Amino acid sequence: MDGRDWGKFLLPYEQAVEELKVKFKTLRSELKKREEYAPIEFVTGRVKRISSILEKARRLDVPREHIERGIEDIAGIRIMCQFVEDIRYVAQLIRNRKDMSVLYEKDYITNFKDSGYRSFHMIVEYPVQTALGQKIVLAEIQIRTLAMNFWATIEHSLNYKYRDSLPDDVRDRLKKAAEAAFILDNEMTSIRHEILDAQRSFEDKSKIVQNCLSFIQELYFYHKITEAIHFQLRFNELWEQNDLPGLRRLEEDLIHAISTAKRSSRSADDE
Ligand code: 0O2
Ligand code: 0O2
Repeated sequence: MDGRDWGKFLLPYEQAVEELKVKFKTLRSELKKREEYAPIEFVTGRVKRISSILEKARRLDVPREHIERGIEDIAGIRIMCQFVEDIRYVAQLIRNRKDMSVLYEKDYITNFKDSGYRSFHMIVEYPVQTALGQKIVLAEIQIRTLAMNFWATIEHSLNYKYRDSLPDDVRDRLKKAAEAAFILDNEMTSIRHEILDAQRSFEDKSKIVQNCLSFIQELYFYHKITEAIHFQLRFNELWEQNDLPGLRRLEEDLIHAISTAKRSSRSADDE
């Protein structure tokens, strides 16, 4: 394959990565809205570089004409989660999807690699609609916690620098660092409920604040100026005091004031 052929060969993979990134980012915001908690922290994706594809093909002894099936991570998606439990949940959501099908899975969390690497991998078949018709491409989805990702990113760059000759002492220290990341994940799991409660109450508060401010603006729209000013002052005071139950009551009072304002504006229109 010359340069131009590679460009064409990679097109469906580029499309697959772009589409999959959008789909998983959308899944993230949907879950955040539905469950007030996002098991997905962030999503990245990339198409493997040609040099890395060629290197991997040589290492795995894959002939050029079998690269499509032989190299499974030309299209790569990474999903980062807060907690180890989230990884199982996200994996199940992927298994249930109708727009891709799981070919097989590799659980490097239960069976972590000698290097210390931990992640959950899923190889999926993903159909892309191209100008020439449908093409099914393979994609690798790596699901990991933030701690696993921190370790893997740094280890990956060190391996890149040293190639296969990573000094033994660095290798040992990396293994110890992987254990530390494992302990960190376990610690985070053990205080998961507290963390989730805190995140939910933060989400709760920001939603209430947003509602209160937009309701106050709506009162101006109905020309209820004095009322709006009065609510704004009450809001300022509660905000200063960080009084969440007070803000909640203010939100209810605002809902009531707006429905009254709407009713009086409707009856004024009728007259
Ligand atoms: P490499 O691995 O060095 O050859 P966006 O703004 O959403 O379009 P984002 O989130 O800023 O994109 O980041 P992007 O471009 O998706 O990914 C940035 C880097 O993350 C890549 O750099 C990869 O190193 C790594 N990466 C992201 N997803 C994957 C994945 O699924 N598999 C692997 N192996 N690496 C990933 P490079 O230089 O493009 O690639
Ligand atoms: P890149 O640069 O990340 O794209 P292999 O084990 O490589 O012979 P296989 O079966 O494809 O062949 O590999 P595996 O181990 O199931 O998963 C491949 C990808 O997982 C790697 O891609 C890495 O992204 C990640 N990975 C696997 N082991 C390690 C590890 O020890 N450290 C880090 N940091 N990442 C790992 P590539 O192809 O290495 O390239």
